[in-house]
Amino acid sequence: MLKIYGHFMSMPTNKVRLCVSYLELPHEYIHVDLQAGEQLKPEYLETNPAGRVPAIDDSGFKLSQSDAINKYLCALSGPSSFYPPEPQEQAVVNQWADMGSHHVMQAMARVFFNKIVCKLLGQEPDAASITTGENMLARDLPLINSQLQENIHLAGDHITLADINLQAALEPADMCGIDLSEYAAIAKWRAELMRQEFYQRVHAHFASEMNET
Ligand SMILES: N[C@@H](CCC(=O)N[C@@H](CS)C(=O)NCC(=O)O)C(=O)O
Repeated sequence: MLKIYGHFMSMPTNKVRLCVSYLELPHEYIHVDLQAGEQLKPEYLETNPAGRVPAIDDSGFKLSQSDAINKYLCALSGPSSFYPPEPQEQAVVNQWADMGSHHVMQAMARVFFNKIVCKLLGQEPDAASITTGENMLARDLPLINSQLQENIHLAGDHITLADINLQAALEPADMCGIDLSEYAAIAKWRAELMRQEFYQRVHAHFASEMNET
C-alpha cells in the first residue's frame, strides 16, 4: 500500500495529497507532527533522510520532494491529459507546474511562515521577508491571471498537475490576507477547483483545518 507522509500546513504535502486524490490512487495518509519533531526521529529518517515532509513509501520504494513524488504518482497512474505523455504538451505542463512550485509557493511560503507559522512557534516574524514574498506574488500573479483569462486551466483546456501545484501554493492566501479578487481569472479558476470532489476529499478548507488544531 502506498503511504504518504505529510503535514496539513505544508504546501508541498498538499500538492501531493491533491495529486493522489485527483488520480484516485489508493493510499494511506500519515500525519507527521512537525512541531513535535517527528520528522527527525530515526524511524521517519528511514523514509526521508532529509527529515522533511512530504515523503512516500510505496511498498518499500521511498521517495521525497513533492515534484518528484507527483511525477511518480502520474507515472503509476498511466498516461492521461492530467500529465500528458507527448513531449511538448508535457513540457508546457512542467513549465506552469514549476511556476507554481517555485515562484508562487516560494513567495507564499515567506508570507505564510512569517504571518501564521511564527505565531504558532512563538517566533518574531520577519517583516522584510513578508514584503519580499508579496512582491514576488505581485510579479507573477498577473501573468498567471492572463494565462487563465485565455485558458480554462493553466496548461490549456484540461486540468493538469500544474493546476494542483498552483492551488496548493495559493491555499494559505485567505488566511494570510492576500486578496486574490484583483486577479479575477485566478479567483474564478480557484473557486471552481475547490468545488471539485477530489479537492473536497483532501480538505474542506485549509483555514478550517488550521482552526481544528
Ligand atoms: N522541496 C521540498 C520541500 C519540503 C519541505 O521543506 N518541507 C517542510 C514543510 S513545508 C518540512 O518538512 N519542514 C520540517 C523541517 O524542516 O524540519 C518538497 O517540495 O517536498
